[in-house]
Amino acid sequence: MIVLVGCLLSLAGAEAQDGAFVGNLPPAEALATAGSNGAKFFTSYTLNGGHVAAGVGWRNLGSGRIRIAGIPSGALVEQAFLYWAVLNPTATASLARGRFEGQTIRGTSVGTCAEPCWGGGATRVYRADVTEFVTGNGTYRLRGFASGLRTGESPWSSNRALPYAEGATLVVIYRHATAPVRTIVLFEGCSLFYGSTRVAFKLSGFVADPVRDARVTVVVADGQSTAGTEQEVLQFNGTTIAGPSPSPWNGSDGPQPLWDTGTYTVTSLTRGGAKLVRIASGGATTSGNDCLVFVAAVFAVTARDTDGDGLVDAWERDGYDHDGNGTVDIDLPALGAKVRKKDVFLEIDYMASDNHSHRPKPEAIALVRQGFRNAPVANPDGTTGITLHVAVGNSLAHQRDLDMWAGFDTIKASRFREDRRPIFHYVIFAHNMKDMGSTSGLSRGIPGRDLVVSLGGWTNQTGTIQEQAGTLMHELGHNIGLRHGGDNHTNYKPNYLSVMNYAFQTRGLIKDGVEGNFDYSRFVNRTLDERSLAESAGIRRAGNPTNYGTRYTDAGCTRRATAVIRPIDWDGDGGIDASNVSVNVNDCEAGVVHRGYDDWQNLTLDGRALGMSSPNAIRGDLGAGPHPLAELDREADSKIPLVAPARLSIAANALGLGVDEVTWQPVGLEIVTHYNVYVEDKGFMWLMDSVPADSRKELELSGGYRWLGVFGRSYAVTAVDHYGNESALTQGVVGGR
Ligand SMILES: [Ca+2]
Ligand SMILES: [Ca+2]
Ligand SMILES: [Ca+2]
Ligand SMILES: [Ca+2]
Ligand SMILES: [Zn+2]
Ligand SMILES: [Zn+2]
Repeated sequence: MIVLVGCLLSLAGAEAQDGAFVGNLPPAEALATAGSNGAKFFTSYTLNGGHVAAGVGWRNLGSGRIRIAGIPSGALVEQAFLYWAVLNPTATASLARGRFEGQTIRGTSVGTCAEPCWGGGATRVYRADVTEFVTGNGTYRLRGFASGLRTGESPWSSNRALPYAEGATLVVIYRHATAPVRTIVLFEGCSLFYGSTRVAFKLSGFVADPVRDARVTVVVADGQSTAGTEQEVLQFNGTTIAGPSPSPWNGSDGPQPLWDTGTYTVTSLTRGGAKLVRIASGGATTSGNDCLVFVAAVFAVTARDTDGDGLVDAWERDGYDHDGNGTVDIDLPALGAKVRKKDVFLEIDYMASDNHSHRPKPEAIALVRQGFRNAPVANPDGTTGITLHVAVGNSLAHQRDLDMWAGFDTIKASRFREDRRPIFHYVIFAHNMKDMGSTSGLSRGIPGRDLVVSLGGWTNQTGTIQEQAGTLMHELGHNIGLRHGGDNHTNYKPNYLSVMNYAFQTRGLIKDGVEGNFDYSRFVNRTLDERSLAESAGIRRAGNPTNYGTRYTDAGCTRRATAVIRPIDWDGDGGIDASNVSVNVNDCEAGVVHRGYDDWQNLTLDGRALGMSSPNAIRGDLGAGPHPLAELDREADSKIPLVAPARLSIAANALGLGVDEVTWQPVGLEIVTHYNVYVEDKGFMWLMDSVPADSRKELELSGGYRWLGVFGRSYAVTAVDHYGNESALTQGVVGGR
C-alpha cells in the first residue's frame, strides 16, 4: 500500500518488534547485519539441476493458481516449497493452513514482522513442503488459505476483513541428468522495508566456481503498480538489476496485486570463486518506496562436484564456509572428505534414560561403515567404495514415543547445527515412534536427509548390534534413494539381495553360508516370473557370484532360507523339479514378475530432498504404497527364518572309539540362542543335545562349535533364535558308514 502519514505513525510502534529495519537510509553494510535476521539460511542443494519459481497474488481471495514452467523435459522434482504471507494481529492455526492440489498442507512459520501499512497487525510468513504434490511443469491449484474476504475485490475497496492474504510462491528444485551441477541456496524471513529504508541481505552457502550461470529469485509481498511514484530497485552485488521503471515490486504475479516473484540472471555480476553475494532493495530515490515485505530469496549458481557426492569440490578441498565470511565452519578435509572420492556424512543423536541408552553401538556403526567401504562404486581417484563419516553427537532426553515428524523437528532445531544442513544426514536413535508400534525406523522421504532408528521394542530395548546396523543402513538406504525392492517397493523379493529387503534388514545378507553381511545389492539377479520358476537356475544370472543365499516363501507359504543362489526348491517339495513351478515366492504375495536391482550403481548421494510435510510421503509414490510409514517391526522380523548352520563336519571316532567330533560354522547372528544336535536312528532324527550359542563366536565367526557324538553315525544340526524359530537341518553322515 502507498505510504500514508497514518501508516508511518503506526510503523513507528511496529519498529520495536522487528530489528531488521531502521528509519533512515543507512549504509548497505550496516543493514546487511541487521538484515541477516530477516533472511535466514534455510537449506541448500547441490545437484545436476536447477530451480524455477512462480507466484500468485491473492488479497481477498486466499486461493488461486500457480503456473510452473521452465523445468526441462525429463527432469525429476527434487523438492518443492510453498511460501505464503498473510497479515493478521495474532498467529492462528488457520493462517498456517491451506489446500494444495486438494491436499491439506500445514506450514511452518519462517518469520513475523511489521505489516506493510494496512493496519493488519503483523506480517506472517509460512513455508510448507509440497514436494509430494508437485510433479513438474503445470498449473497447481491452491485453495482455502486464510483470507477475511474471498470476493476478489480490490485491496483498496472500503470493504475489508482480516486476515489480509498477500500471496504465495512455489519454488521447485529439479534434478536433470544433463543439467550442470548447481548449488541452490534458499533464504527466507520477514522484513518490512518502506519509505527511505531498504533491505540488504547476504546470501552464502555456495562456491561460485565455475560461473557458467547464476540466477537469483526474490519474493516480495505487498508490491503495487505506482506509476510515477515510489519506484523501487533491486540490486545484486551493488548493481541495479531491476527497476526503477517498472518497479520489480509492482504486484505483477496477479491476478490480485501485492505479490511479486522475480527471477533474474546475474551471471556477469557473480565473481568466480565467490562464497557470498548481496541483494538489496529499496526506493530508487530518497522519495521512498511502497511498504513492502521481503519473504524469500533463492540463489542458484553452477558448481563443481567431481565425485558426485553432493559436496562441492571447494568444500572438500578447503572446508565449508557456511556464512561466506572467510572462516571455515566445517573443516571437511580434516574430517577426511576427499574431492575425488565419495563421502557421506551422518550425525547421530540418541536418547538415553536411567536404565538404557540408545547410543548406537560402535560395532553397529563399524558394520555399516564397512558396507560402504566395500561398495563396488568407482571413484574418480581410482578407488572403489564410499567413505561413511559418522559423528555420534548429543545424548537426548528419553521419550517413550517420538512424535513424527514434529517431535523430531523440535530436537533437530536445537541439536543440529545450521551449517551442517547442507552436508550431514541427521539421525536420531530413539526409543519408539508415536503410534507406530515396534517399527524399527523411518526415513523422511526417498531420497532424504533425516532418519530415525527406533528399536525400543526390540532386543534389550536397544536392538542387537545387527539390528542397529541393519536398520541404520536400511533407513540410510531410503535417504539415498533406495526402496524395498530397489527401484520399487515390492518387498521380500528373493532375487533382491539387499538390506533394503526386509528379509535381510536385521540379519544382513547370507554369504558363504553365514548371515550378518550388511550390504546393499551389488548385482542384478535373474528375473523371476512367479508363474514359471526354474528351480535349477535359482536366482543366479550368468556371471554373478555363487556364494550368496536368499529367503523366499514356498508353495505352502512357508518361509525358507537357503545358503545357495541355485538350485532353489521354490515349491518346497524337497526336490529340485525338472519342470518349472509356479510359486508366490515373495512373502506369499500373488504372482508377478520380480526383477533384480543393483543398488550401489543407483544411489542418489547429491541433492537429497529435505524431508516431507507428510510422514507418509515418498516422492513420486504417493498412493502407491506400501509407504515406509510401516517399516519392519518386531512381529514381521520374528517370522524371518534362520539359515541352517554351515560346514557341518564329522570326524568319526576322533575322540575315542565310538565318539565322533561334530563341528559346524556359527550362523553369525546375535539372536541365535542355541544349536540343536540330532542323531539319526531307525529313520528318525533324535534330538540329542542343545548347545548354547557363544555370542562372541557368532559375531566373529571364528572357529566352529564342537559336540561330542556318542552313538550316532548320521548327524544333523539346527540353529534356534530368540524368537524360538529353528532353522532347517544341516545333515551329515560319518564317512565310511
Ligand atoms: Ca564432491
Ligand atoms: Ca564462516
Ligand atoms: Ca568426496
Ligand atoms: Ca521343488
Ligand atoms: Zn528407550
Ligand atoms: Zn524401509
